[in-house]
Order: sequence, then structure tokens, then C-alpha cells
Amino acid sequence: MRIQKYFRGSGRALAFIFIASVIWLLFDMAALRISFSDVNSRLIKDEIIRKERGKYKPREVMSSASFPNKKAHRFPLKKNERNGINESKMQNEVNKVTFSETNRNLTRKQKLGLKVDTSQEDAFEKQLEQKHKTFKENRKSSDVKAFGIATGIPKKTNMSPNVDQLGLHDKDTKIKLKQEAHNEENATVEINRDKNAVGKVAVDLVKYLTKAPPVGQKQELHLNRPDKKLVIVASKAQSNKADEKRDLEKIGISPKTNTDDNRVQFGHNHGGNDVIPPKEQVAQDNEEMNPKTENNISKAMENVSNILNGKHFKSTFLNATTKAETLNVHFTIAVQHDVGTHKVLQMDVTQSPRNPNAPGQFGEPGVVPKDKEMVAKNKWKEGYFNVYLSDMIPLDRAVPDTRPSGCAENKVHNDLPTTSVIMCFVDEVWSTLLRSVHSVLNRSPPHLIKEVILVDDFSTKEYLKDHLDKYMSQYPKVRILRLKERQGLIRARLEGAAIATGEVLTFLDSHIECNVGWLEPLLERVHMDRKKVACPVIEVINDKDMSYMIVDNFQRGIFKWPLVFGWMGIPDEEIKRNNIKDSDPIRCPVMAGGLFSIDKKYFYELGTYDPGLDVWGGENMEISFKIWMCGGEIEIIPCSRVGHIFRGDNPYKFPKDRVKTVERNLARVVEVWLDDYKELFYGHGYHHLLNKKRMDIGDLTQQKELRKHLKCKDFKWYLDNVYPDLDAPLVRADDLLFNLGVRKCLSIENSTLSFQACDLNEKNQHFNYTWLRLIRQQNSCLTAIDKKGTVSLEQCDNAKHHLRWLHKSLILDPPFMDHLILEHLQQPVCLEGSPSVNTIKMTMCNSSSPFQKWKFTNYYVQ
Ligand code: UD2
Ligand code: MN
Repeated sequence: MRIQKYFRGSGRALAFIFIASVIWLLFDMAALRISFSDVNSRLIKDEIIRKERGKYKPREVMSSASFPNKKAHRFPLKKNERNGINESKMQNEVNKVTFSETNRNLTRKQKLGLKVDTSQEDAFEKQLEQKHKTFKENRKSSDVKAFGIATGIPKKTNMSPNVDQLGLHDKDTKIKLKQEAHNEENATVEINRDKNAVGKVAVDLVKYLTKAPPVGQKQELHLNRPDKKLVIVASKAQSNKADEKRDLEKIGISPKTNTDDNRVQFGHNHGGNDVIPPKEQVAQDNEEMNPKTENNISKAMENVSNILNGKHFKSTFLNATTKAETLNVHFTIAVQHDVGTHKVLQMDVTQSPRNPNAPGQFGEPGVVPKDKEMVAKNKWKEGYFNVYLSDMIPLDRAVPDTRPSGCAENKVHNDLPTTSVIMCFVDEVWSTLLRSVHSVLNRSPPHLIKEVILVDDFSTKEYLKDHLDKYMSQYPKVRILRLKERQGLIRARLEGAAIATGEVLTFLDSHIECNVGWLEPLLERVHMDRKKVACPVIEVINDKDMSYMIVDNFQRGIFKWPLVFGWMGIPDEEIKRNNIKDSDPIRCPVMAGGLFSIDKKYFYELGTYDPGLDVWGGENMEISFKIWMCGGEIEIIPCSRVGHIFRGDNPYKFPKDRVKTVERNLARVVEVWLDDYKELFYGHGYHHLLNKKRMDIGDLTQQKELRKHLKCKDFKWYLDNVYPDLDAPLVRADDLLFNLGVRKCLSIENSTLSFQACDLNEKNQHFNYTWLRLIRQQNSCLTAIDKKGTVSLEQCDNAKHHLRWLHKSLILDPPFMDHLILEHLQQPVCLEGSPSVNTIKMTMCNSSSPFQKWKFTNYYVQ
């Protein structure tokens, strides 16, 4: 019994010791987990950065070290189905660039009235150029006729449309006006008319236009018809009431405007009793309007009708108004004789490849012979792709025509602008560079390629010097610009642009292969609207076997925080709802960066790239934000496809540290373009960039000036209108900060912190938990001021480490999730509410104390 008792007693003691040590161990582990000792604080910070950056990587992006890869797969055609060409009839001329066309092209040539001779590339080119010249001259001489309805002073006709989906089809006598997506109404107006009642068109145009443009927004519509081009430019006359009044009075209308309402009521009964007859005048483009000239809307319609029917017409400006409200819309309608269109040229000298059995031919995967595997492996690092295979593959290999159906039948204008192709390179692999150049020369209509500018960004490889000069001297259109020192791809592109003579700049990487018909669809978009920046679909040239792979359709270029570029598929429902075809242009929040066509003048108007961006990275974000926010558009054109080798690493050296270079570039972009949203960037693992001592991002005065000068919209507008699906809350959490123990909310009164009964209406109880983890009320931020743990307020400063609090942080153990822990201290200390003194203090962290647990009203991040 005694022994039993003893055992019982010591059993109890042992059990007690055991439990105590388990608890101790648990505490110890918890303490370790949140301990900020000198040794591991860096590690923990790294962990925060890693988690915060990693968590927001776009899910749909397969990322490689340098660039997100695309979901790609082999093109599904079997060999003998390629391009409908019978392989047995193929010629066997290796590596010789000759000109040949398919029957389809011959018909097109005949249609264009050109002499058909497949062997005469020069003759064909000359004829096309002549044709092109004539078109241009015709266009100049054709009297541009303008017709407008305005309350303001008529402006000179702006001939650059930006809504292009309008079709006026001769045959089905149907006009479809489609306003493009970012206009809030996304309106589609369909007007049925019979051939003789053209006047109805005018009525509906007027009805449509008077409804369309929101205040201050300019909107341009474009209407096509095979023989004529009707261009409509519409804008809200004034957003400034005083200006508006002045202009209206000038034309004899006593204004009863309702400028807060951005829809102008025109009434449904055009020409009926509720419409005051508009004033109209026949005038020269830039002539002042005579307010006294009376006319009515039917006269205006008659004029539109005359235009459409080709009768003589000069130019007219018309004021229209309703009794109730002024028609506060300025728009101009102009008619141009259209220069005509043709089907996209199928130009591809490689459609009949010289050697169908050559490795990689038709974009097939290449195979390294068994005994050469070592050699191939050693060559990998020259380009971070299979350089050995690339060297084996013909420089003018054929690739499968991967365009969506219908692309080959699409029409483009005969008077497309010329382009300068700009390809920058540094230490590019010889065969890849040449294949890139040949793919441009072989698959582009010669008359559209003004030149191919190769910008050598101070390469070190010997073969890229005289040898390249000599090789390229065979091709008069190829110019080589040698930079005297390494500039990086951004400034190298600018050097190329500076000597370009084409109307459009087309930037390409130096390891690409342009597919059939790639160029015209890009130029068509730019031609349609000079503010459209057109990108081809970037397909994948497999880095391992060099096969040409088709990528998924409906991919948009997007970014996730912290400005990580990626691709995102358009959701199926959206495709169905909007009836999007796989050949329809896709508007993109950001472009990938490497491949795009942009009107040269527009590129300069936009202030080009920020020349302060170094070497590589971030420039695609910069140009994308700039384009969208300053009035342009970025589109991916599915009918234009270019293959690109996505590499796992940069095969060239960075003059400075690679990571630092890219971070610095991003910080420049963020500081100029992101407004308040820049906190989202810094808060996703880039806190350290705010420390000016650690990172000098250089002077940004000019870039900020430029943004002002261009009157660009703000980043919020961009998010709302261009990229509404991006999750971009301005803070991590906000509103009331509730203490679970005290059961009251923190408040600031007369610069003192205390607890109050929670009340959402009390502004002094509102706190933001920011992306930089500050607990902020206006300019005051919570901090611990002394070793005793007194908490006080300090002027907020994102760069100050000691103002940062961990809360719901990914690095905290679940029991500490609701705590507020000062990040910079070596020992973890937590913010605690003490009900006795009605204030807060810093103290040792205790996972179970409800006085150390806090809740904001709203959380925006998981
Ligand atoms: C992508 C873009 C690339 C660029 C980059 C971000 C595509 C297909 N590629 O990365 O164009 O926007 O993101 O900056 O969208 N180069 C130089 N000097 C340098 C570095 C590079 O001339 O100092 C050349 C290089 O030889 C290549 C081009 O610039 O032709 C782009 O470089 P990359 O291929 O290494 O970039 P990539 O495709 O990984
Ligand atoms: Mn590249």
C-alpha cells in the first residue's frame, strides 16, 4: 500500500514534471518562432519577403527564372497537312531564300491588278510599292469631307478613329455601331436601314452620339464601307461649365445644361416637337461657325445621305439642341474615299521549304544525335536554350501557320504604314539572330518593311562583328547600329527608334520567328488608330527541342503584385457572353514587353521609355501604364503570331547586380505611375526599396513632368477601366481596432491613445493597417518609444522600420495571428490593452491573452 501510495505520489510528481516540460517546450517553440534575434531576424525578414512576394504570383503563370512561360503545346497538324502543301512536290534547296507563293496569293495579286510572276520578287515588290504610292497620293488628293454637329467651336477634323468595330456593310445594309469595352455602357447600336433611306443613318448616329460620351471623355467612332470611310469623332464639348455657357451663348443658345449628368438627353422624337431645330452651316474645316445660320436636322441628314451616296459635299457643322437640355456634344463626321482593302498577304518564302527533312523543319522538335549530347549540353549556356539544335535547324525553316481560322481571309487596308523593325541584341546566338531576321524578311510584305535595324548593345562575341556585317550586307534593308557601350535593352531600343525612318516602330527580340501574315494585322490596328499599340500573340519556341509551339487562345497580359508580369486566360463565361472570336483583338492591361508595333510619332508623343531604366525589366510595365493612362490602348492581335524562345536565364551579364537592377527599374515605374497604389508594390516584399540609403532610384522629375504634361489619368482610373479584375485594396485592414480583452476600440484623442466604446462614426477610432504594416490614423502612426514599452504616436513614414507591426502575418504561428507584434525588436513584444489604465503598452507576447488580441473591422488580405 505504502509503496503504491509512494508510486502514486511520485507518479503525480512525474506527470507534473512531464506536463510542465511539455508546456515549457511549447512555449519555447512559440517564442523561438517569433523571436527576432540578431541571427535570424534577417532570415525572418527574408521569409516575410518570400512569402509576400510568392503568395501573389499569378497562379496561372508558369514562371521561369527570367520570364513567365506560356502554356504551350505542339501544333496539332500532321506533316502532310501543313499549309495544304503536298510535301512530295517540295523543292529541295537548302538555306536559299527564294520567293514563292501559293495559289491563294496569286489570286490576290491578280485581284490587286498586279502582274503575276512567282519568280520575280523584285518586280512584285516594285509593283506593290508603286501601288502603295498611288494609294497614298489618291488619298491625299481625295477631298476629305467633314460634317459635324457641335455646340462648341468646330475643330479641325480629327481623322484618327479609335473605335473600329463598326461595319457598314453594303450588302446586308446594316450598320453596327459598337462602342468598345471600356466605355461604361458598352453599348451596341444596331441600325437597320434600307438602301434608299440613308437619312435614317444620320438620325441614329445623332441619337447614338448624343448619348454616348461621358463628361470629358473623348470618343471616336469609325465606320467602314468598302468604297468609303466614314470617320466620326465625338467628344463632350466642355466639362467646364463656364466654357460651356460661353460657347453656347456664342451660338445663340441660352444654356440650360445639366453637366452633372453625363448623358445628354436628346429626346426620342428626332425632328419632332421637342427638338429645337439645330443650327447648321456649311463651312471650311477650321472656319468659325456662324450661329445665325438656321437649318434643321433633316438637312443634316440629307448631308450625311449625300456623303454616303457620293454626292458633292464640302463640310458642315451643325448644332443640335433639345428644348430641355443642350446637346452638349461635339462631334465631327468626316468621309474619306477609302483606298481599298486586300486580304492579308500570305507571304512566306518558306512555304515550300528547301529541305523538308532538315531538323526542326515545319517547327518540329529537333533531336540531338546521341553522340553529340555532351557537346549540346556544353553549348546550352551560350544562350540558355538548345544552341546546338538551333545551329542545326535551317535559318529559314518553315513553321506551322497557327493563326485562328478566318485570319487568312481578313482584309487589311492597302495603304498600311511602313514599319522599321527594331531588334536589339547582346551576345545573341548567331543562328537564332539570323533566323529572327530571316523570318521578318521572308514573311513580311516587302513594301511594308522600311528597314530592319539591328541594335548591337555592345556585344562581346567576335562573330557578331565583321562577320555579321558581311552577312547582312546581302540584305539592303538590314541596318546594324553598334552601341559604343552597354546601354541595356531599353536605351538600345531608343537608339534604334532614333534612326528609324518607317512610320511605325516594330520592336522584336533577337530570338524569335515571325509566323505567316504576322505584320499586316499589327499595322492595320495602328493604321486604324495611331494610339493603338499592337502586340502579336507570343508563341513558344521550345528551349529544349526548338519546336514551334502554339499557345492557348484568349490570353491577356496582366500583372499581379508586386508587378509580376503574367498571362491570364479570359474566362469562358466572358468569351461566351461577349461572343468573342478567337481572332478578335484582346485588350491587355500590360504587354509582355518584347514584341509590339507602335506609331512612331505617338511613341515620341508619349515620351518613349523612361531612359533611366537600366538593362532589363520593368519597361513593359512603364510603357503599358503610360499608354493606357495617357489615352492609348494595348491589344494582342491573335491573327499576328510570333514565336519566341523563353529562356530560363539571361545569357548576358548585367553590368550591376541583376536583382537590384530590376528592383530599381520597378521602383522608378512605381514612383511615377502608381499614385497611392505604390504601397501595394512596396508592401509585397519591397520594403527595403524605400530606404533611400540602400537604393538610389535616380531623378524622376522629368518623368513626373511628362505625366503632367500629357494630362494622363491616374492609376485608379487605370484599375477601374482597364484592369478591374485586379485585387488592389489600398490597405491590408481598416476602420475600428478592437481589443478582444478590453472589448473596446482604440482611439486617439488630443494625441493620446485610449480605449473608447466602439463607434464606427467616430473618426478618431479609425485606423488603417497599411501595406507597409503601419497602424495609421491620418499622419500619426503607432510606435513603441522606449524600452519600458510605452506606446505613442509618431509621424508616419513608410521607410521607418520601427513603425511596422506584424499582424495576421504569414510568418506568425496561428496562436499569434491576432497579435500586434513590433517587427524590428530583437525580442518579440506585443501590443497589449490594459483596462485598468485604459491604455496600451508593449509587453512579452502571450499567445493566450485576449488583451493582446486585436481585430480590425475589415480585412482585405487573407
Ligand atoms: C521580356 C521581353 C523583353 C523585355 C523584358 C523585360 C518578350 C518576349 N520579351 O524578357 O523584350 O521586355 O521582358 O525587360 O516579351 N538585350 C539587349 N541589351 C541588354 C539586355 C537584353 O539588347 O542589356 C536584348 C536581348 O538580346 C533580347 C532583348 O533585348 O533580344 C530582350 O531581352 P531578353 O530576351 O533577355 O528578355 P526576355 O525575353 O526574357
Ligand atoms: Mn527574349
